[in-house]
Amino acid sequence: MIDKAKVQLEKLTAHRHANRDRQTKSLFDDNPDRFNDFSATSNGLLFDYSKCNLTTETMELLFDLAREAKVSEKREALFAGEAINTTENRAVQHMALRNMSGEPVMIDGKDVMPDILTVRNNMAQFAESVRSGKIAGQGGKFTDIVNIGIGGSDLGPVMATAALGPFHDGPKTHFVSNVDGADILEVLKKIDPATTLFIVASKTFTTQETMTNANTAREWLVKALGEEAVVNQFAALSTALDKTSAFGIADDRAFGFWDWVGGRYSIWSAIGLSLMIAVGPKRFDEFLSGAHAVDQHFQTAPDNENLPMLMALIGIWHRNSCGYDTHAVLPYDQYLHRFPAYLQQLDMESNGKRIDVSGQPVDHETGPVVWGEPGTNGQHAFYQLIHQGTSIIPADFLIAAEAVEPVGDHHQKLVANAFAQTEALMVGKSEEQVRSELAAKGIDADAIDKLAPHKVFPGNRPTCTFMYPKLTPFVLGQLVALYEHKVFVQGAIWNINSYDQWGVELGKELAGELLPVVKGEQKPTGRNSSTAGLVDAFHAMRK
Ligand code: G6Q
Repeated sequence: MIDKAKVQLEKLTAHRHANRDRQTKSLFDDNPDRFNDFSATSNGLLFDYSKCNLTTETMELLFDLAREAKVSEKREALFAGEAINTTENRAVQHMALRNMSGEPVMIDGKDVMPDILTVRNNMAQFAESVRSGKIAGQGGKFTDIVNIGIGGSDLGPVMATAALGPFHDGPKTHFVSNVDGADILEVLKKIDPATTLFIVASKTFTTQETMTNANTAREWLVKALGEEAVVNQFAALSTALDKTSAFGIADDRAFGFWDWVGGRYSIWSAIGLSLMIAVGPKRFDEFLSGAHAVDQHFQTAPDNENLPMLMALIGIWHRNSCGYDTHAVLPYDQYLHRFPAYLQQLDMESNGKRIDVSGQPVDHETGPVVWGEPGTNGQHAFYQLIHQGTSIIPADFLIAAEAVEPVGDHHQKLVANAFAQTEALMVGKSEEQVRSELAAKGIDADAIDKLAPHKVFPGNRPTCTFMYPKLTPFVLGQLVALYEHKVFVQGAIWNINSYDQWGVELGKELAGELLPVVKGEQKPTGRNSSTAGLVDAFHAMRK
């Protein structure tokens, strides 16, 4: 961390210690306008952070931290297309993919917008032709598409296709990611080879899981329809267009993107093709527009109204000053059921780092564990720990004002649950209150003594709430981009490179070494006794 930022972080930690016993609920008693003072909006989306244990002084210290950490200078470098991904010597310019302003975006002295628009137009033409049946399989109009990809080439399309379920009027979409054969097998059982389009999504077109699944799909299709089906029923999304043609995919079915698009930031690129086919190019553009609106907001809104800045700084407060290890994302929106998994990759792969940009170990915490499930299901599972456990878990609640497809009073019940949870987490329930409630029920004093401690809620547990009008493509674009920029700001403050992912390499290398051992072609010589023992047990159990 930059020295001056470190000093600022120490001030924040001292401020935290000085206010250790502060109760958020009393901050509401002190300031009837607290909701207005500690909430912000952007393009119709509301962010309420008033239920976090912080004050104007806390926020000022956090804004100073952002200034000392040079967040705005780093943001300028990001949007200027500088090679801020230093370990891979790449710019980070996924924002260009959703640049709807008509303005150029320069990377290495070249305007990248003409190429982006060409690919997007080609994708749109292809998507429309698949949707209309103009481009069809051997058996006629495509009824199913199967996206084969993993990590950044899977999670974005899976999450967004689920999120925009009510807008889905194209062919059915399926996603295959795991190298576990069960994943592809279950999809192949459901589809007709003659009316299925396979989309192989892989930035590198070398990923073991994806190429294994793509080859299995290819063999299955060829077996059913013959070799000539491949050219017609496969498309590819990749930066390695030489490799896609070697696989047998026609050039006009291969949609490219560029090395300055990180895998986990690639939903806006050709990797979004399955989403585009599902909801149509117009809605895909609305999705891009939502993200573009956030890009503009992030660059222009003052810090105290800037949603990604606020999200990031509150996260830093919780992680670095309060010492909270995890962060829960709790969508009260069933369509966002894969959003926590998506954010898990976005946040943890980006900011799960222990070395700073100058190659030195950091001396502070970086990214928290991110996790979550949709409410209200989580309430009947893990919320016990959030309310009464020993760990404090800051949580984001996400809720729409209106359901896209309302059913009776379901939505009002959903909203009441979301509001009830954030209130309960903040206010809690004192022992005094518990005792008087039990006494009012006529319970005797001994039983009250025994039961009361179990029924106390400490409260003071921080939550932020996002409220949006309705989960439209535009709103989904906003939500994803907000979290992307949050991750950027936190990485900037921690002075780490949020855009590489060396931590996923070692396991891949060892899997490559171990495959011949697992296949029985080599002995596990020289390996530790656990791995060697597991290899032996594996072979023995299969006999
Ligand atoms: C994302 C990561 C990673 C990547 C997958 C798939 O930022 O780099 O999740 O997306 O490993 O890679 P390919 O798209 O190259 O198959």
